[in-house]
Amino acid sequence: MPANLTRPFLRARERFEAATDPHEQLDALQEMLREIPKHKGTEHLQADIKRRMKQVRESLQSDKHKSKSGVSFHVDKGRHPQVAVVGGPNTGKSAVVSALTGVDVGVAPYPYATREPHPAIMPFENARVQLVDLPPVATEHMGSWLPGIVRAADAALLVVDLTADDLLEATEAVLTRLAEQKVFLGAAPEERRQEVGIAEVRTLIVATHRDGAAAADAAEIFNELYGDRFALVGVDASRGDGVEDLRGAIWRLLDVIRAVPKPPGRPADDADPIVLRRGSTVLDMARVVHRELAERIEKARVWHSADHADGQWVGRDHVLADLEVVELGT
Ligand SMILES: Nc1nc2c(ncn2[C@@H]2O[C@H](COP(=O)(O)OP(=O)(O)OP(=O)(O)O)[C@@H](O)[C@H]2O)c(=O)[nH]1
Ligand SMILES: [Mg+2]
Repeated sequence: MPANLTRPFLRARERFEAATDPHEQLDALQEMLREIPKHKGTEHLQADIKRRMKQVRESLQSDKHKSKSGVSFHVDKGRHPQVAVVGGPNTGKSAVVSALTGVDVGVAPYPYATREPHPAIMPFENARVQLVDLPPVATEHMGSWLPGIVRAADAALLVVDLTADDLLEATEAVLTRLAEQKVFLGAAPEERRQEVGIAEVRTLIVATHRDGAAAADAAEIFNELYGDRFALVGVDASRGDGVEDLRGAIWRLLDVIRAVPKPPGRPADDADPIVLRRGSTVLDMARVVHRELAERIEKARVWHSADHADGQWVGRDHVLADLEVVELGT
């Protein structure tokens, strides 16, 4: 049965589709429900609107990061390092995340396809990293919650399309919009470093379409402009070329180590290492495993590889090496 949707309803639906803030979404959904012609032909649509309202309300309630202006989309950090994936519209962010994680986060041949953060786990050897695919950032467009996610992340990927006509403008727009919120990809400029609330997020540039026409020339110009601020890795995210190099580069960017936990009397669990910042100690590891344990911990036995016969006792300030096997003791 034709639904005969009215103009006010269609306008409200457009507003909902353009909204990135959940409060705005809820408001537009309420308007849609008010404006929808109430007859049998729209029953399904009415139910769908109510279902979406419920989802948005739930996401607002579960969101722990409330701000004065409203509530941001929240991504749980979990215990893996987290990398925010930012860039201009249609640059290949979702394609990069999909290629690295094997999760289909929604690649589309048109801009503004990604509307909300999509976390997905990227394996690296025996460890895991959480990538967060984000909606695009442009001069006229940025979710108010988005800088908060980048600020909280351990690192960021700035995705650029080497074949785009607006390569430089699109990249500058991302850097500028984030900087307006005091979130700096790479280092903040010297004159702003003393400001309160500044976040500097270590960042790698991921250049997609690396085999496209004129991509090599664009990469050269790009490197001249940004080469001293960021390392650049070229990929073809559709074909998967360069993706393994990128995986290693992301791991190195994070500058982390893996501590392999060994429960007393049991073998080491190399399949599930604890990822810690480089320079972390036995005490730092204990804090991740269990807060109470951290209060009591005095020493640990360490092995430098899983098959080493005897453990060596070390104090809680012992700095851990990558892949060191650790049995926490008290
Ligand atoms: N040939 C080629 N195509 C690519 C590459 N990266 C992305 N694409 C294509 O470019 C289009 C956009 O890719 P997405 O990953 O959806 O772009 P996005 O940055 O997530 O876009 P928004 O979420 O809308 O901001 C899709 O059609 C992809 O298949 C690449 O390296 N090479
Ligand atoms: Mg996307």
